Amino acid sequence: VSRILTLGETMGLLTGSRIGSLAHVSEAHVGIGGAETNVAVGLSRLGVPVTWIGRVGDDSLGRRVVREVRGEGVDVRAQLDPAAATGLMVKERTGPGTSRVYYYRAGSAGSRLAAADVPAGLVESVGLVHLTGITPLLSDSAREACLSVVRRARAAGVRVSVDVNYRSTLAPADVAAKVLGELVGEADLVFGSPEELAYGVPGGVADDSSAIDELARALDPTGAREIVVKRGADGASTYTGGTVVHAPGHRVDVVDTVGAGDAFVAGYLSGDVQGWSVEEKLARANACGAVMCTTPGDWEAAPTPAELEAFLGADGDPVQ
Ligand code: KDG
Repeated sequence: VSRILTLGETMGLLTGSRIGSLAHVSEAHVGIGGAETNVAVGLSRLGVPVTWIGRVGDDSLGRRVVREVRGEGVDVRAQLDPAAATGLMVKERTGPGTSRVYYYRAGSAGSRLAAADVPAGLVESVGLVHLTGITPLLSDSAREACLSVVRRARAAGVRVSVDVNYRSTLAPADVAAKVLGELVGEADLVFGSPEELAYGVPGGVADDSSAIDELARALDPTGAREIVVKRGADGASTYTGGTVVHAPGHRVDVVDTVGAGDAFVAGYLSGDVQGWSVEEKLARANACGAVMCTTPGDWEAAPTPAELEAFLGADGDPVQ
């Protein structure tokens, strides 16, 4: 199985211990989270070799990020940046299965990621590069790092995967559309919700999911790419080669949906690097996303193949 390379910011994560505003909840759980390491851990649990590049502060949370992600079998190439702190994300539990996230990441070590952080020859040596739309919105240098990796991948014939992952707190829609559009335009595999995919199409309709067929075709005029539409419990679809494959989602008791999209992507990419069919990739991706929703945390519940099998054999029947 060929190696996957990903890069981005991973932060400390404080989660309120119970439902309620953090103006009043007084205890919190300390963990870590970042879309790209969430995907990397998911891949590693599924047996795919994976490398993550990022910066963390020279502080306790930074060391925790490095140790924990490395402990999951991910090849971690993290710089300890002495000039900035590790970013922080705070998760407030607003109800059963719902949450609100606050970022304390402006100027963080992770946002200082730069093109030079990616060693010569690394991009060229992997089978696939995975990026998310979060990283290019962190800073100019992080955006340049993404674009440089994409250019290097394309020059070397390495596949590029992009999860749009639009975070409205990082940039207003018009700025995001420009930045995310340039990344999406270069990807072989594009992941997003119907609303997110509109960021890849100039003038795309952001709020009308019924326009998704048109949107997917606009993103893939030659039929050579895979446009993967994530719809949570409603399943997912891949548009490619002028056809569309739908796969049903799963009904689970939702505890925390954060990270489900990353688990989905890890499931899909794990099949992609093994040459699986679109049907097989979607089925695994949906199952990974569903399992992730059943426990708290952004990545901790990422399933192994045996756990997926158990899930699919028990309460995980696809919704018909
Ligand atoms: O997809 C989940 C991620 O969004 C979360 O783990 C943290 O990377 C993160 C972000 O920027 O929100």
